[in-house]
Order: sequence, then C-alpha cells, then structure tokens
Amino acid sequence: AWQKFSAEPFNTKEQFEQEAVRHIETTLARSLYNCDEGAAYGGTALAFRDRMVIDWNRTQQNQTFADQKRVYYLSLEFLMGRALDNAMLNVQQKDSAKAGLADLGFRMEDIINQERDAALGNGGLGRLAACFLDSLASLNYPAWGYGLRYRYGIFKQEIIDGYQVEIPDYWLDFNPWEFPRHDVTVDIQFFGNVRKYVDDSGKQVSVWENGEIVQAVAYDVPIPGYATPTTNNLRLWSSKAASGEFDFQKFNSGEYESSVADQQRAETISAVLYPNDNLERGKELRLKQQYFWCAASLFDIVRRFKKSKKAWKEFPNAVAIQLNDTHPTLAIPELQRILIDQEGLEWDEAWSIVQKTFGYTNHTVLPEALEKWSVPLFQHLLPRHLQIIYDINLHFLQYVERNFPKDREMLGRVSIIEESQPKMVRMAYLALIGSHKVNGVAELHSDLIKTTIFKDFVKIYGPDKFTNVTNGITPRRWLHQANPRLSELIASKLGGYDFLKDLTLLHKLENYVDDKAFRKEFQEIKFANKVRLAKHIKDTNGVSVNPAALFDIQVKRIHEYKRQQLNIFGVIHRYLTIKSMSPEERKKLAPRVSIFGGKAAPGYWMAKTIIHLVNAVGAVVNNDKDVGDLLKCVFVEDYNVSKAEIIVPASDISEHISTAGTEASGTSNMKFVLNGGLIIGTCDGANIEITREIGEENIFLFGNLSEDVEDLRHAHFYSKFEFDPQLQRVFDAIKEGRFGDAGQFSALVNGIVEHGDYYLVSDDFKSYIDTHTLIDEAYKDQESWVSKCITSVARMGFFSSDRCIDEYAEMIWNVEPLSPTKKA
Ligand code: 26Q
Repeated sequence: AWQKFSAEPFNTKEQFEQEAVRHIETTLARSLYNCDEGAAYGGTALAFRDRMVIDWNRTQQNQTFADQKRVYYLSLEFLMGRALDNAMLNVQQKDSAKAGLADLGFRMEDIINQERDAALGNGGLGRLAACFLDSLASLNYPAWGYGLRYRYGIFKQEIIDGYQVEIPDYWLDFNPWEFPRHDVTVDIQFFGNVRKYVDDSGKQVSVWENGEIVQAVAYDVPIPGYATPTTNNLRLWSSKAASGEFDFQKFNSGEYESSVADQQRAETISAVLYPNDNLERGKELRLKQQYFWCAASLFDIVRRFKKSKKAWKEFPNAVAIQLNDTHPTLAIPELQRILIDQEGLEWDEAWSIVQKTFGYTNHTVLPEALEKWSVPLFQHLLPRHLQIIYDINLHFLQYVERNFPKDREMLGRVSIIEESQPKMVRMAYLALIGSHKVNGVAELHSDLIKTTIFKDFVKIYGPDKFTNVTNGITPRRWLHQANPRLSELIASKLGGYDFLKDLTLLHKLENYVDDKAFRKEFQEIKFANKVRLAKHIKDTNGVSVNPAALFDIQVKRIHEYKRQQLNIFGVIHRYLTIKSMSPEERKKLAPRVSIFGGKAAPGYWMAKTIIHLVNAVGAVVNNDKDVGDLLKCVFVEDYNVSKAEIIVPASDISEHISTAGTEASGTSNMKFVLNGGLIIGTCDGANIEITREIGEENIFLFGNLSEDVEDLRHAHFYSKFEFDPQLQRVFDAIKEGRFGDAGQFSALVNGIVEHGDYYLVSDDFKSYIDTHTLIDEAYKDQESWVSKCITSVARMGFFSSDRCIDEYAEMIWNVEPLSPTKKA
C-alpha cells in the first residue's frame, strides 16, 4: 500500500471538474463558453500537473537530504511522446477525470489526442532514454536526466506524391509539462584562447579566455513513477544570448541587425534536433550543442556536489554519470578541466575521479555512425578541451606502451587521435578511456564490440571493463497505456496490476494458454486493436484494409541496414505471385496487409527512395482488382511515439529483419511481442534473447548469421553470384516500370545487383519469402497461433526496462533506491 505525498487526489469527478475549470478560466484565461478540446486538454493537464508537483518537490527535497549517490543520465535525445495519459496513470484518478470531462461534453480519448508529442529524439536511443527515466522513477532511484530543450523536435513527415516531405515540428507553443527556471543559468564559453602561466607556488596554470559566452537556462520536467510518490527531474537546457535580450549598445548605435543576429546565433544552439539516426554527420553546430549541454550539466552537478562540502575524492561516491552513446563524451574532458583548472587538483587525482564517475553505453558498431570530430574544429571551438584530450591521450598511450612494448602498431590503432588529413578525435575511444564501464545493449552486440571496434581495448583493460545490459521497455506505456484492454485482461487473471511493477509475474499467464474464455478475449482484443489501426489507415491514407487479414508491420527509422527494401521486395514478390495465380488458387491464400512506417534522415537519399518505392507499390497493388483484399500495402505517415501506441498493439507479425550483426538491440521487437504479436526476424540484436525467452517455436527466424556476413560480402566481389530467380523476377517487374518510372528506383536495385549488396538482401531473400510462406500457413491455424502469442506474452518479463535499470544500478552505478516514505 503506497500513497502519494499529495494529500488531495480528485476523489470525485466534481473535484476534477472544479480544478480543470479553474485552470481553464484563470490560468488559461478562457471563457467556458468557448472551451474547445484544446482548452479542455490544457485544463486537464494543469489539474494533473498540480497533483504531480507536490510529490516532485518532496522527492527532490528528500533526495537532497538523503545524502546518497545519484545517477545522472546524459542523453541528447529523450523521445518522451505524450505526458497526460502517463500522468493520469501515475497520479491515478483517470476515472474521475473521464467522468468530469464527459460532464463538460468531451471524450477522454479526444482530449488525450490534443497533446503534441515531445519528440526530442530520433528513434531507439531516444526512446530508450525515456523508458529509463520511467523506470528510474518507478523504482525510486535518485536520478536526473539531462538533455537539450530543442525548439524543434524531429520533423513531422508528410508523404506527398509518394515522397517524404519534412515539416518543422514547432512543439513548444503550449507545453504545460515544463517549468522554466530563469534563476538556474550557466554561462558557457566557446572559442577564445588558452593562456598558460606559472603561479606563485610554481604550478602550471591554464586559463581559457576571450571566448564568446552563451547562457544556458534550465527547464525542468517532472518524471512521475508508477505506484510510488517518487517524481524525478528531467532538466533540459535552452540557449540564449548572455547579455540579456540583445545588445542595447549596438542597438542604440544603429546596428540593429547585428544586435539581433548575436541573439539569434545564441538561440540557434538549442533550436533543432539533428534528424540523423545511426549516421554521424555533424557540423560545428552539433559540436556546439554537445558542449553547451555537457558543460551546463556538469556545472550543475558540480555545484550540487559542492554544497555538500565533501572532499573531491568523494565525488564518485555521490555522482554516477551515464553517457548515452558518445554524444555526451565532452563531459569527460569538461570534468577533468573543472577539476584541474578551476579546483586545482593534480592530474592523476582528477583523472581517477573522472574514470570512476562515468559509464559509457555504446549503441552501434556501424562504422558510419561512430562519432569523430576534426582537430582543427576542436582547436577553434574548444581549445582548452583539445589540450586536455591530447594530455589524456598521452597518459593513455604511455600506459599502453609500458604494457605492450612489443606491439608498436597498437599505439596508432588505439590513439584517441586518428592520424588522418585532417586529424580526427575518435569520440568512442575517449568515452571508453574516460569511463570505468562500457556496455553494449544486447548480448550479441556486447560480444561484437569486444571483438571488433574495441578489440584492442579488451587487451589493454581486460574483459571486466566491458559488460552487457540488454535493453528493455517500460510496461506502463507499452502495455498498460497502449493496450489497456490487454492489461486489464491480464490483471483479471493475475489478481491485479502488480505485473506492471514486476513484469516477470506475466509467467503466470501460461496457466491460461488453454483457457477457452481467456483465448477468446485475447483474440477479440487483438481484433479490436486491428480495427482501430484500420480506421487510422482509412482516415489518413484513404485505403480500406480488412481487419481479419494478417497485419504485417515494419515501423522504425528507414535505413538500409534495417532492410525495409527486403520487405518491399517481398511484397512485390507476393503481388507477382498473386497475379500469376488462377482464381481458384487465389481463394486458398491468406489475406495480408503490409504496413510500413518510419522517417528517413532528410539527407539520406537511398532511404527516401525506399519510402518512395513502398508508396509506388501500394498505389499499384491497392488498386488492382485481381488482388482485392489478398494484399494491401500502406505507408503510415509520420511514425512517432503516439502512432506507435496505436500500431504496436495491432500486429499479427512485425518485421525485425536487419542484416545480422548490424542492429545493436532493437526495442520495438519487445513492444510487439509484449502486445501479443509474433515476429519475423534475423538472428540479430535482442531478437536472439527474445527467442531464448519465448522459445524457438514461437518466432520466425531466417537469414544468414552474423559470423558469415564478412565472407558473404567478400564473395559478392570475388565470385560471380547469381540471384535467386524470384528476386530477379521482382527486379524485372521494377525495371519494366510496373511501379512507375524505373529510373527512380535504379540506385536501389543497382546497389544490390552491381555494387556488392552490402546488406545481403540477395543472400537472405529466399529464406525470407520461404519464412513468410510458413507464416501464412501458421496463421491459418488460429488455435495454434493464439497459443504462440499468449505463451510469448507470458515469457516477456525479462524485457522490462525496470530489469535494465536494476542491472545498471548494480553493475555500473553502484546506487541504491531511496525509499520515498523516508521523511526529509
Ligand atoms: C551522431 C552525430 C551527429 C548527428 C547525429 C548523430 C546520431 C544521432 C542519433 C547518431 C545516432 C543516433 C541514434 C542511434 C540509435 O537510435 N541507435 C539505436 O539504439 C537503440 C537503443 O539502444 C538500439 O535498440 C538500436 O539497435 C540502435 O540502432
């Protein structure tokens, strides 16, 4: 039995109404006579926000006085999605709000849909950070997230004539979930020079001076936990000109434009999220964003530590900082700079504090995604940090030289500085060297980083520096919120909602696999979710899809390594097969709906071509009378967190078909299975562990294994390889112009036919379509299909992000939960 700190929940709908109406009339200054859905959303959000802030303040006070180690999760992305439903779940009292809104003439669902997604992320990495915040709060860990308050989140995607068009996502005009802290600011320096001198005690001192100053302003977002009063903080930094609004001196002397330009340049830093996913394409502004956010966060963390009046050697016992990929790596030289330049510590003492403080999570082995920055850019923007990085490298290389005197080649390989033209700073090496633990995000991935990109470092530091924490997802959002009926059905069998706090309790569902009534309701829920998605597709694409057909879904960022091209070639193959059949043969086929969704990075031309092909195929297939309901192909526009909440519960099969060894983990695979869908996948990322948990008989695996990828790629160049005739037939259809001008798709086809097929589409095609045939057969046997689905749900307990957070806490952070009932 737990209780929120806040004394007064809305016990009745009247209480809710009173609060919501008060906010609409006073906070929002709206007359009730023109209260539209937007205003009703505002009033509802503010009413729930009031309930949250009491707990939030208490939690922060409690954490301050507890004098316990805290976790700081540094991520350039937090893909939060909507907050209202989550707030209602955590504050409880959704029922009184629903009844109160009905009195006012509104439907809860419409009100929830008023909210814009907080889309401060690209994909998996950003959503992982959001799930982690949810788990940290729900498990009562004293933890803060630190990020950037982008004015524009990930762009909104529109499909026009089959092409992706990007629309800016200006999301902040009404955001009741953030609290500006105009009193919490940090001055951040860029550019300038370093002056060295020897002080009175004979010590070398470095001063970074003459730089340009930009101000960081804190915006705080409350992160409520489930079934606990713990409410943690997400602090997002916004940039503004340091000298107030703008330079009045310049303004008064007539230089209006340049005074405004200074202000705009400062504000540009936090203006927009870089829309690249798994591709390093940053320019100076990206590096500025990274330093701005790292420096502000470090200043804030150090300021808090200094209030405790502890000795510096206690810092790693008070602070654990987790780096979400290499994006926050500058925090490492920044902490070293603070300790030696500002606090006067000796190098070795400072460096030992730094290493004990940081942990680094790697999310990719793709070479094009590994962050590197040019030395000249560094020199220009962050001259003192470059010196410190060189010193870190010197100490490190000396250590390597002492321990591996015979391996001279190794020095060049492991150096933080790549000796290229221009020289480059390798951020992953810096992150690794500056941390006490490095982790991958699924078992295969954690093994791969040890044998590929970090091989030498395993020799240098030993294997214990490397560990695995397999990703997870929060069951609060991805089961209870996205699929309330399934959650309710589970609760009815398990005797309550404890499984939302301990997902391993789902195993008890295996007792109901053969329970007729349970199975029937499970199926009905899936069908209802498919009807809901079908309606969304009808409303947005104008295509009618049959909810009784097999829904086959691939939604994720568009990337060649994720192989949406394999999927759409498979759809074309199915189409051509249907066309070649007699009406009698067609009658035996299982109807299918192939559903795609996802954004392409705006500069990623091949990914955009894949989107175009999906839409071109849809335009032909969906209007072909021979095909009818047997096959539909749709691209759902603007895939994001709130769309995922509709799409994920509606799958029969979802596709996780990356070239083996390329997808670090994947997390949507977990979401789909938890919602009672089966998956087709390669032996990659977390698919492997999902298979181990749910059983081989409950998953459709296909394709080559990661250990064979290198040889296969080699063979494409050195032995003549022949295509599977079925893939050839697909290419011929494209070339004949059956999906519009073939020229538009030639790069996609030629990448496979002529340029080495790097992602092994041709090698896996046969196995892929054969596996789809197995799926067709399996789906016809609904009884056995439902058994697989239920069994899989029951075995998904491992993939809760609560389990991940406990693992990080124990293996990497060495932190304990803080009981929220302990009075300050
Ligand atoms: C880097 C430099 C400059 C600009 C952008 C970037 C950048 C931005 C985002 C690089 C990478 C990302 C995102 C990576 C990502 O989402 N990785 C995914 O992380 C998930 C969580 O661990 C995994 O499940 C996925 O397998 C992995 O692809």
